[in-house]
Amino acid sequence: MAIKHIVGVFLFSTLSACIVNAQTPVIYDVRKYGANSGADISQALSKAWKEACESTIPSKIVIPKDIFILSQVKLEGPNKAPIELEVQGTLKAFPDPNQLPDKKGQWITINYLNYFTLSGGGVFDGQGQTAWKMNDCHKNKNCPKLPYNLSFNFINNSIIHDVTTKDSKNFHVNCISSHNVTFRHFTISAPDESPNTNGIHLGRSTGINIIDSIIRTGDDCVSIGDDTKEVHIQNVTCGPGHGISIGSLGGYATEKDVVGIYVKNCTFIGTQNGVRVKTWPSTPAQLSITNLNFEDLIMDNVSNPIIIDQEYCPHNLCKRDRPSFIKISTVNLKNIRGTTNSEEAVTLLCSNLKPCENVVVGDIDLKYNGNRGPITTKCVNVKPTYVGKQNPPLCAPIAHSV
Ligand SMILES: *[C@@H]1O[C@H](CO)[C@@H](O)[C@H](O)[C@H]1NC(C)=O
Ligand SMILES: *[C@@H]1O[C@H](CO)[C@@H](O)[C@H](O)[C@H]1NC(C)=O
Ligand SMILES: *[C@@H]1O[C@H](CO)[C@@H](O)[C@H](O)[C@H]1NC(C)=O
Ligand SMILES: *[C@@H]1O[C@H](CO)[C@@H](O)[C@H](O)[C@H]1NC(C)=O
Ligand SMILES: *[C@@H]1O[C@H](CO)[C@@H](O)[C@H](O)[C@H]1NC(C)=O
Ligand SMILES: CC(=O)N[C@H]1CO[C@H](CO)[C@@H](O)[C@@H]1O
Repeated sequence: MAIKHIVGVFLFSTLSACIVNAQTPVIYDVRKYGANSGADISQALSKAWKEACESTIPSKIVIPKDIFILSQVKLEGPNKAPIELEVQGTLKAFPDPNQLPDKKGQWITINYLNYFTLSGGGVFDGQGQTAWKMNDCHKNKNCPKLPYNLSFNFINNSIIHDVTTKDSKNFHVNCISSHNVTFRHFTISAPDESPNTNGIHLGRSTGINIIDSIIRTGDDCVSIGDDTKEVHIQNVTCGPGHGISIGSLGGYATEKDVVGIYVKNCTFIGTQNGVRVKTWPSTPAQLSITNLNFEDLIMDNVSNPIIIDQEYCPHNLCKRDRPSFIKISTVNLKNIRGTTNSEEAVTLLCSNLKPCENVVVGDIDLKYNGNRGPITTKCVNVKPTYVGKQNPPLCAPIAHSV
């Protein structure tokens, strides 16, 4: 049995070595397509990309270790064989978003691909400092639309690993209509005060994994939009920023369900929220949000470690005449510990029209590190089931003095 196993391993490794050899990718170095140090490489990259997409054997486009300008680029499929973009160097955006050739476009758009890999240890530097000053969207509905850093749309079976995106002008990464995509060793950094610089925004996607990553930003660490299923977020450190958020949802009548979100083994450092679900009141959307699993989370000086808010209405930009139509069910909150800097540590504020159902909480251990009174929790239209320890007691009935 043991010998058979060893032979098996030997055969397997020989075989996989052959496969790897057979699949050694063809290299497309952007320097061969006219990329020069310090200059705009958009055209060189587009040319190399086009040729690589035509390759019927795996291809790899290499951006070497150097500093380049990238004005704007759209890298699109279909690709005929697995395709990799290896960014070893630093790609800098123009500081002023008005310099984008296509002002309506994003900085880097990656569309319609199957078996795509983005790798290389390089940096996408959005140079957002100028653009952030132009962002007044919190008070102006017609604010100028700023570009995202990386926009992935319609990509399947793909891996984005060992790259950094910093100082995006708006959301760092947008991943829409994609299936089976893994972000790994992915670093995002932008300062606390940068507006709307969500780390990774997901929407209309299935099977997205965000693992072993660090996300420091001014807005949500990961935000999950409608029609998104099977998202696994594991070993991610968030902070600064607004934490991991499902929603906001309910803004549009056509929105579809969010199902199967797993946030495991993550750490939140100084974030506004830990895990959050937010839905607008008074909206026509009737979707449901179900099977949410928040487990093994560490909160370090977080304002709202756990929050379900079905009356989400920032800057009062909504009507409140009716409750949310969105149903939230099957929520598991397990082993969540650490410190909070607001006395109201846990808020489960569900819709009075569609109360939250099947909420299970266990092994909560949160300490309030301030001095505005005892730690509390707030629960509305929800009756959780308890397993394990509760500190503070979640949704404790108000103590009546006799
Ligand atoms: C990705 O997968 C979806 C769902 O299976 C499919 O509709 C789409 O055509 C695929 N896209 C690519 C680029 O392979
Ligand atoms: C998901 O994508 C990865 C990376 O390309 C691939 O290895 C894996 O086989 C895909 N999984 C499925 C179920 O297709
Ligand atoms: C968690 O992610 C960090 C950051 O990428 C990494 O250094 C660490 O090795 C990961 N931990 C595990 C257990 O994989
Ligand atoms: C979870 O995090 C702990 C501490 O950082 C680490 O030791 C453990 O390997 C992690 N587990 C997974 C599955 O990432
Ligand atoms: C905790 O967060 C509060 C509010 O964000 C901040 O003022 C304080 O300095 C933080 N404390 C530590 C120890 O980081
Ligand atoms: C997708 C996108 O374009 N986001 C930003 C990424 O970073 C650079 C710098 O901000 C910006 O130019 C991009 O707009």
